[in-house]
Amino acid sequence: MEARSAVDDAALGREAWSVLDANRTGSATVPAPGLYPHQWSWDSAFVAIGLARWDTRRAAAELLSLLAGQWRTGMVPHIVFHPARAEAYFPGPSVWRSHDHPAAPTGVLTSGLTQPPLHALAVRQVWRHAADRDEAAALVRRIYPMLAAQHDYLAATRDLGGAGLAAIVHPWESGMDDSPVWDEPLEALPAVRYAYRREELPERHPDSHHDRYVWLALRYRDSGYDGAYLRLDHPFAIEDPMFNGIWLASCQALAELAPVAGSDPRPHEEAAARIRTALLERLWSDGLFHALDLRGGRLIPVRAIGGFGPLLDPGLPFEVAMALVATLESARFMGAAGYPVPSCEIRAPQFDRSRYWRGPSWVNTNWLLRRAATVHGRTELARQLTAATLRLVRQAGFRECFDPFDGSGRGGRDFSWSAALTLDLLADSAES
Ligand code: 2M8
Repeated sequence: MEARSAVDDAALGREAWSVLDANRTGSATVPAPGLYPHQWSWDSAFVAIGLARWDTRRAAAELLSLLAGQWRTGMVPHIVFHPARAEAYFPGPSVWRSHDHPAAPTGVLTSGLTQPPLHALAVRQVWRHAADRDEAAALVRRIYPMLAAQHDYLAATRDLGGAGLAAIVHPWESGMDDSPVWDEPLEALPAVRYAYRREELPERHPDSHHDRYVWLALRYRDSGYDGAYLRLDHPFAIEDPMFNGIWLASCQALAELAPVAGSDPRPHEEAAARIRTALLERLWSDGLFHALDLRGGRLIPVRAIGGFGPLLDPGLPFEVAMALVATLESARFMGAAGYPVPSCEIRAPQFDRSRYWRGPSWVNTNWLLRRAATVHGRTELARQLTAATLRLVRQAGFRECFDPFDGSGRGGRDFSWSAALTLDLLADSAES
């Protein structure tokens, strides 16, 4: 592996800051230079989480820049485009055509899909850590209505199964696009060939897969990004445990923020309870949460990292939380990986140590699981996740993801969430 000489904590922190500075364009941070030249939704939430302890204003600017792209429906888009680089990434604004949609913001170009709603959790991190309490309270008052609208959108438009969970309508919405969880529902879609250019990377899925992504996105766009179309016709609708686990955790964060904004926390507490019940009734099976394919009418059997998402909920029943931890620590996931946490069960036939979301370990999911372990009092597991993640970036740099066996870096370099969350993990390991 491409080992670097040992980097001490202070040097690692400085390197993380220089990656974040280099990837900053105006008030937003792009995920990686070249590869992802725009602002991505959950990437920015992770960046804000990493900044929260150190720079309240910059964390706030990051989130507000993303929320400038929020649609009047409440939908927070998965990409806010950088106008000067409009077509530097496919699919760009000319594919999404947000400017033609009456609910899209004017003067900002965005995609038409969303991503895991991590933003309230990010704002709560900023709120909890901010030194200037008045400034933080002003931020919460400003941003709370936007977050509430985001959650209302999910409840009103994305509860396609009618049981209180939000459905994703495209693999891009999961943030774990290439995960084998989507293989079967994608294979049921027509194989139309499109002409486009995208950067070839060995980590990426083949064009045959990507064509289906494009087909799905165009179908949704051509419906006018219509909610009724999603309910009745759209061929891809999945209740994903990571998306919903994050939503639940963000409902709990909103409940904490609501009084600061002069609002009632109860609707958010009730929403969290509803999501918890639906997760347990619909997605829990055999020691892990599974994605539910609403169109195929069944749980997708693949065991993947997303199945641990509901562990973010401190209110998860004890026996469920402990069963999840057992699965996480077993040879299916951490137990057989040198560098946790593989994004897919190691024993699964679809496991691939080097392809995006089909096996590699990621800093963002390690951070989420470290947090989940903490809220369930599993401090040794949390410490292990922190140490292993810091070892990865120390050895291989702030790569997009990492080989779970030898820790070598994969995908993009100077990746923003890897750098930002390192700042948070460093602070945490210094405290423990
Ligand atoms: C990856 O997703 C984009 C599409 O949104 C892509 O594959 O081009 C994912 O890893 C996603 O989680 C991430 O937000 C995005 C930017 O880092 O890249």
